[in-house]
Amino acid sequence: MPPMEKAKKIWFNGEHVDWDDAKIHVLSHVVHYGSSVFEGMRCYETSNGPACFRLTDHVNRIYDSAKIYRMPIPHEKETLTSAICETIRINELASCYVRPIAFRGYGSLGVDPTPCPVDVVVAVWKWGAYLGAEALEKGASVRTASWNRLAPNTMPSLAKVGANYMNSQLIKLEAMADGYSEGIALDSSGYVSEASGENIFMIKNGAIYTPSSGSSILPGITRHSVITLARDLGFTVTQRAIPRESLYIADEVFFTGSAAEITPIAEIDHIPIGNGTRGPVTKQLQDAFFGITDGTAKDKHKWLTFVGG
Ligand code: PPE
Repeated sequence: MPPMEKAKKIWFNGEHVDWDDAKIHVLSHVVHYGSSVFEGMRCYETSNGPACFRLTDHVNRIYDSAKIYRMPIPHEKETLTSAICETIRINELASCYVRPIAFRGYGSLGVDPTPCPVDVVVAVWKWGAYLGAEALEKGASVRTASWNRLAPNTMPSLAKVGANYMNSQLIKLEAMADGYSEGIALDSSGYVSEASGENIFMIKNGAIYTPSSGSSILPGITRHSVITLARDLGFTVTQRAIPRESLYIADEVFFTGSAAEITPIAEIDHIPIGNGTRGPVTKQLQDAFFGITDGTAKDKHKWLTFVGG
């Protein structure tokens, strides 16, 4: 991942501050205990200006994550939604990645977060292809992680929270140490779960499969978009437990995520998937997806929010 490109302003508790001034105290609760809930979405360049992909769904999810963690976000959803649009406009980026985050701030340490304020931030920056531009076409080389994804009743996987990404980091660092770009983690029963920051799909004999929410996944918004587009295209999509080895013998496997978009997988554990390159169904789904995000196809599900400016 190349170093981050600074944008101009960050929305910090209701005000836009300069990028370099968006700071917190080192004794903030979140630094010690991972107490943040966050989102990641992309804002795409279209001929009608920048458009956020599934803005409302991302805003709803951060409030859901906060609810699971009993964290009161001190703003209405509408306020956060307008803050996101304003932050994109004010930074004058044609396209960007958008990171709203709410976290337990500075006030008191100790596990109990209630004495700490809940701070809310919205940042945007330019972010290229998550697993490299080449992977979008040629496919990524990945491994099965030796770490499992979060077991049910330990850390809730439906919440997108900072602390969950310590598990993600174990998966990612192990994969990179072995020369892979990503790791696929299994759930605590040994079935396929998800990658460090992506959901996973497989295609076998023209049918599409993805792990269900019972496999410790974050139910991704891109995952939902791909399921919808695939069904629009006439495919059957089944959410079910997927044994690891069925990935090896699948015709195609791909990742989905706001950052990763739809990234094909060329090989897993050095076993080529299908013919070891992007498959035709993955390409068809990419075309449908990027057609909507670049504004050239009809946005029939109303997934784009034009931010103006
Ligand atoms: N699972 C995990 C663990 C995950 O982090 C993501 C998003 C997904 C699935 C896909 O969810 P969705 O974006 O709603 O389709 N990962 C975000 C974080 C990436 C990062 O490195 O930070 C993302 O893609 O924005």
